[in-house]
Amino acid sequence: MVPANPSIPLEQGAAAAQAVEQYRAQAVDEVMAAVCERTAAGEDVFGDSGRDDVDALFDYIAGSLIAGEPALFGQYVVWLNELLAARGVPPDSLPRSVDLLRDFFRDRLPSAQFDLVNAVLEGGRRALEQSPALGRGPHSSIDATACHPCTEVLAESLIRGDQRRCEEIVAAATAEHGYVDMAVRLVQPALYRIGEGWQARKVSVAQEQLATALAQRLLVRQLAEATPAAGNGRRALFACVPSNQHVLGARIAADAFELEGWEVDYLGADTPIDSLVERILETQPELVGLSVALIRQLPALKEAVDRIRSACGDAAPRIIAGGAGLDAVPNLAQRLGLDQWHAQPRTALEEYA
Ligand code: B12
Repeated sequence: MVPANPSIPLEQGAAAAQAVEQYRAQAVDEVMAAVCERTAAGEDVFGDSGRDDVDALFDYIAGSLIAGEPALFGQYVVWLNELLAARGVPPDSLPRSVDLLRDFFRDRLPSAQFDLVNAVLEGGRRALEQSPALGRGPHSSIDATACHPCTEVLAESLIRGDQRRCEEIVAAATAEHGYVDMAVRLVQPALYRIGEGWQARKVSVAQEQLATALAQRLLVRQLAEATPAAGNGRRALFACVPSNQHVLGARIAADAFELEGWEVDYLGADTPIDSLVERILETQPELVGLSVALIRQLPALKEAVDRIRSACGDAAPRIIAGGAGLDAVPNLAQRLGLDQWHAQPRTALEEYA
């Protein structure tokens, strides 16, 4: 759970995010130079993707400023620290980089803006001090009590690419619990486990991709067997926000509504905002569900919501969003202009039944 925040007003947060963005390239250069020089390890102090990791910090600073939640940056750097530890990166490299960013911005931003950025960076520093290389990111929190007992076996079978075993497991779980609960209580946590394995470098990217592709196929097969309720004449649209490549969350949410008799458009990964708005104006869904997987995607979500509302005016659909971990952020939905944030499709269905 993310603690209540000192609250960064939305407009100031957005302006600070813009100000920080202007300095991105220069700040990344300075941090890389200083960290590499200090550790005498050359350009690859953070591993092969060192520059990208420092660069990505900017997306997460922006995400935290837009969400008004310094603790989100904290969650991210704790997650990153775990990843870097698994890559053998010296443990003080990340805290040092956050300090360097603080010094960089202290000299460049007006003091009111620096205070906001510093609150985010301090959130990161505090989180790193409290959980050195052991923290759990927002996506690692699997509620074991809510998981299907076959979660671990499914995760292992997905990584092995053992289609037959996977099919047996999901078919049995669907027969017992129905499609949506099978997806949420079995496939979802199995993929979360695989994500943790990737983070700890125990699962390769190829295995992660194989597992997701297989999971998609398993879901399609089970969905094809399910009997949807009679059409209820209601229309919904689901999509991933720009840059979100994680398709299964929105897919399962779309499936859940379809099974209840809704007519559903599912636009898939990385949906450009122009196309999203165009489709909404064309088909006028009653409900739009957007999916976000990473904190860095929050600014894109905010932009999508703003654009839909301004294009549709009074006729705007209800707009909801979902994605792991972020439901715990206080007032996030309200701040982003959403009607609601949903940790999983079932609660959304109950709300719009
Ligand atoms: C598979 C996967 C990928 C695949 C995705 C392929 C695909 N076709 O989908 C690929 C390889 C592309 C990928 C890429 C990346 N990934 Co990835 N990925 C995963 C993994 C293992 C599984 C994702 C998944 O399918 N989960 C299962 C679904 C069902 O769960 P869900 O998305 O949470 O959805 C549920 C709810 O959140 C909710 N929900 C979601 N959306 C919506 C929308 C609405 C409207 C509603 C109502 C509900 C709802 O309902 C769903 C069902 O209950 C996760 C692990 C994890 N914890 O999710 C990591 C994970 C999300 N990825 C991660 C990372 C870092 C990345 C990359 C940055 C790095 C990389 N691997 O290259 C890139 C970024 C790509 C991008 N720009 O989006 C991290 C994020 C860490 C963090 N703290 O931010 C994770 C958590 C892995 C980890 N433990 O470190 N990834």
